[in-house]
Amino acid sequence: MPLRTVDPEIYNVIRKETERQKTKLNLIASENYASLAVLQAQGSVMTNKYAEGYSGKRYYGGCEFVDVAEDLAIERAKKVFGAEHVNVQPHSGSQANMAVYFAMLKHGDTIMSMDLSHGGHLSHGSHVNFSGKLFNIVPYGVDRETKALDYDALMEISRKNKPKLIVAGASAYPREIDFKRFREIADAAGAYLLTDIAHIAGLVAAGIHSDPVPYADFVTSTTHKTLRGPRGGMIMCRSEYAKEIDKNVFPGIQGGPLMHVIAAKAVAFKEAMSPDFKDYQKQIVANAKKMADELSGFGYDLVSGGTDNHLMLIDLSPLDITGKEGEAKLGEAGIILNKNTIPFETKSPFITSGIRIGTPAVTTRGMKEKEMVQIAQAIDETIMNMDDSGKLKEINSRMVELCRQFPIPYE
Ligand code: DSN
Repeated sequence: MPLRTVDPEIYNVIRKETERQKTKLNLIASENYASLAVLQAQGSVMTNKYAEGYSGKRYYGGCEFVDVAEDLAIERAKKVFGAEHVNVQPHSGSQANMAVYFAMLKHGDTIMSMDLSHGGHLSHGSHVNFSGKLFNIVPYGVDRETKALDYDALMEISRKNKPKLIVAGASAYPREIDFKRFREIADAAGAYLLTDIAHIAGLVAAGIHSDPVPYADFVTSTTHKTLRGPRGGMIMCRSEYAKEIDKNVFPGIQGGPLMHVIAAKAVAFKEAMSPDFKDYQKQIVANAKKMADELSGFGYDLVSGGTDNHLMLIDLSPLDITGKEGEAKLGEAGIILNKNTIPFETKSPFITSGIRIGTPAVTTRGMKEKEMVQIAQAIDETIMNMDDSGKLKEINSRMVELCRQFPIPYE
């Protein structure tokens, strides 16, 4: 029996969510639209299979075909990123990070990582997350003036605090990260280097962001952001750490791997090898630069002055508007993004002073620089007319029309 008959409530939720994705403009920097092929693999009978263990060494019978899927995912990921060893089983980016910490650190060891409010991630040591509760966190941030990483300052922190592991990577940092420099900073403390490339994985795969693989001991990622695969995580590492990493994913922190997701990861890695994917990643960055230029032209205060990658942050505090208000009003105008803390934030993470804008999803829809000009204009008009509901309605109609011209890959 089809879903519509078995569970009309959930069927309707999915139908409405599909309509929302079709008609709203998505500027959430961490979201994307997976291809039909990825969705088909993820929504397949592979979800029925238990496969605890690794290919050829499972704790269940009947794994001959899921083994092929996992082997393909691993081999393709190795090719895409040039990694020596890959584990595709982490259910999420957080679990990928957790497995690395548990493999290499003891309770109370020191991790040096980017502060959440400066652009870091919860799993890099936030006090409300397992990482901040189990380990001693030495945070680093951006420079107060430039709002960019000051690698000399990081070197000082590393030398002084001698962390056991350094995390390089962020969820809201608009500038290119110099992984070679991070290697030197880690070496100064004799620390392991973990690079979390969840946000920029697609850019790295396409060779348009500096490559962490030659410098990092461990590279973790999600597979659903710029990489445009299914929701999930992965770990890459040097061969010498392979055993420890695999052991700490399973049986360390996870049970049965999600074989339907792993099959979909394999599809995404195949897609990432195509020339179209490289063009797509270049367009993401070109679109972000165009959007940043336009918004700067309107006088908005962009954190660090612009972007090198797929995202930017606007500091709304000079306009006396909170991130929360900005997110809500832009939502009314059909533009979906998220409030975000900015470096040296003075407001709570639920209010914030900023908004984060990303171009991966609109670029998947086929939008280019011309459309970025229209979107930047719509953002400005919304912010300048926040209390004019008629105006917001009119902008929303324009955004619906723009979305109609650039459909999502699969409905
Ligand atoms: N929460 C994600 C983001 O939006 O950046 C990162 O995991």
